Amino acid sequence: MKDTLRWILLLVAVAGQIELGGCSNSSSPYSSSSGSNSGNNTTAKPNTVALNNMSFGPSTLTVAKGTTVTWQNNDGISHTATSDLGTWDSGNIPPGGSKSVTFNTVGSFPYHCTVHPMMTATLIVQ
Ligand SMILES: [Cu+2]
Repeated sequence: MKDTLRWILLLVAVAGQIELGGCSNSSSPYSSSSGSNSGNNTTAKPNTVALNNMSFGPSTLTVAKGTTVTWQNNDGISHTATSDLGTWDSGNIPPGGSKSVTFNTVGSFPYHCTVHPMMTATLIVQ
């Protein structure tokens, strides 16, 4: 009887921790990226920016001059990767699609999605 009670208390404690974990995860800006990294290796590709859950990943990508950068749209809706300064515009990238741009100019280039202007990121060319 005592053992049964101990197990119930343990289960309640574990369930409480899971719930707490879920709560703190949803408010943490890092939870979604670490979660997708573990199960999704598209973000690990070099010189590739993955579009997941309405955001660019990584949000800041540094590449060498002359590098071709690919934007891979893993979302179910279209996005763009459009330079804030008009330096380049990927145009519409459909769900599952990708677009590559080669960068031969050194600099820091903030960009955004024209469909969802709150989606922003920066490309640094060295
Ligand atoms: Cu978008």
